[in-house]
Amino acid sequence: MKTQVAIIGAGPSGLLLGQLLHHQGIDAVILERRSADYVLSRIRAGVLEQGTMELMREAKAGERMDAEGHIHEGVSFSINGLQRRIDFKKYAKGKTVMVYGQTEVTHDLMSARAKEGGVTVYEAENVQLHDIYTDKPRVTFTKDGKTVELECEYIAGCDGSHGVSRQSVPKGAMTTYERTYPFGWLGIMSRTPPADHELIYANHARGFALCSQRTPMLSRFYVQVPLEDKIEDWPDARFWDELKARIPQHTAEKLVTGPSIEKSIAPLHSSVSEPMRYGRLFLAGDAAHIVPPTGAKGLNLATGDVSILFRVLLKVFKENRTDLLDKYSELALHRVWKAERFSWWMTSMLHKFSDDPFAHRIQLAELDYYTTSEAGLTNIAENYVGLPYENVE
Ligand code: FAS
Ligand code: PHB
Repeated sequence: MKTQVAIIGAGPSGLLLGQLLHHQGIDAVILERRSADYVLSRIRAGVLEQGTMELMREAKAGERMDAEGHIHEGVSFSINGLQRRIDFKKYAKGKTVMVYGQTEVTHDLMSARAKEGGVTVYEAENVQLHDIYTDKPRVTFTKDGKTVELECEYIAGCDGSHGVSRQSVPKGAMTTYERTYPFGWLGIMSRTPPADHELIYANHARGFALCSQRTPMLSRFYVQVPLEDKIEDWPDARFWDELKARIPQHTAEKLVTGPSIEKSIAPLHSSVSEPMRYGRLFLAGDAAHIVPPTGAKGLNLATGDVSILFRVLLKVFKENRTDLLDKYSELALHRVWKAERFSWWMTSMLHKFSDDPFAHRIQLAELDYYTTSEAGLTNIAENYVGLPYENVE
């Protein structure tokens, strides 16, 4: 097999890159170790930045998103029960976000790729990267018991934080900066109406809570839990009681509860691995960095990396601008670190780290300043809707 770009991973990063390249006549083959159904079964992000929306449209996969996604012009913080709204229209130069699940994004990209004949090999086993520091990199994998070799010019490592791309980087070539948080998020999905018309992030003495949503009759809620908690410790009744205790009273009183149709506990991490380029291997998305979901940045950082990598590869193939290959990592990391900071700040401000009353009062004071001053409101709004993409020129 031969292609111009071998893409490892059919998550949002890999699928979006494949579509963008395809529409510029650049051939790519995606190798995914799981089945398409398995990839679609994962419930993850729910908020798209404006840049992500625009990339989906550029990839000609944005039609259902535009028809079914919900534009949100603000978000609320609840500070010990006091609700304050951050107005994106006023403080983020009119930019907005869209509530549209990552599952739907992945579905739309998969459908577009299948319709246009893009090659995605699902259940590709034992993917291995070879000769990444030469001008003839290769990928081998096993499909239906047969070993296949894929010759390519470049490899995009879009295979997440546990993927083979990271493991193919020579020892000592990668530096990883990380932080683990001393709590997790217990999340449920329920076929009930959202708690409010916009998302509510709650800082409460009992711990963090988030009221999110997917559609007018499908909602997503989270509460901070100790890392040692298990799903079985949290029957639905206990979850709803704890959520109501942490969100504003007027919201809790009108909250419609119902049986959970999905329930999971996820740990929270921050991590960045540098650089994001190793010879002909380019890392994008979770393969290079992880953010705690508090800032709704994970998926949106992945699409931001893809935007840069796509524009670099486009200029390489169309204008022979191989000089830009050296720029990818620097350009991507500029935006990655700023989103890491925002995600760390949101996590630090909104979660209970200890029973230290001074620490909680400092959080409340910082949140009070950021949700009442022009500077603070602008800071939150600009970062939440997504900072501009770096120019590739
Ligand atoms: P992905 O991990 O999505 O995709 C990588 C793909 O590569 C997978 O399909 C995997 O099967 C495949 N792969 C792995 N190893 C391979 C190999 N060796 N060979 C071939 N294929 C391989 N982000 C938010 O913005 N908001 C959230 O609320 C949120 N919640 C999350 C909850 C959880 C439990 C997790 C794990 C993440 C969450 N995220 C959230 C972050 C998440 O959305 C990621 O940022 C996003 O999936 C990144 O997309 P990709 O980079 O494509 O990586
Ligand atoms: C979600 O809807 O799953 C969601 C929304 C915003 C976040 C995290 C998760 O910050």
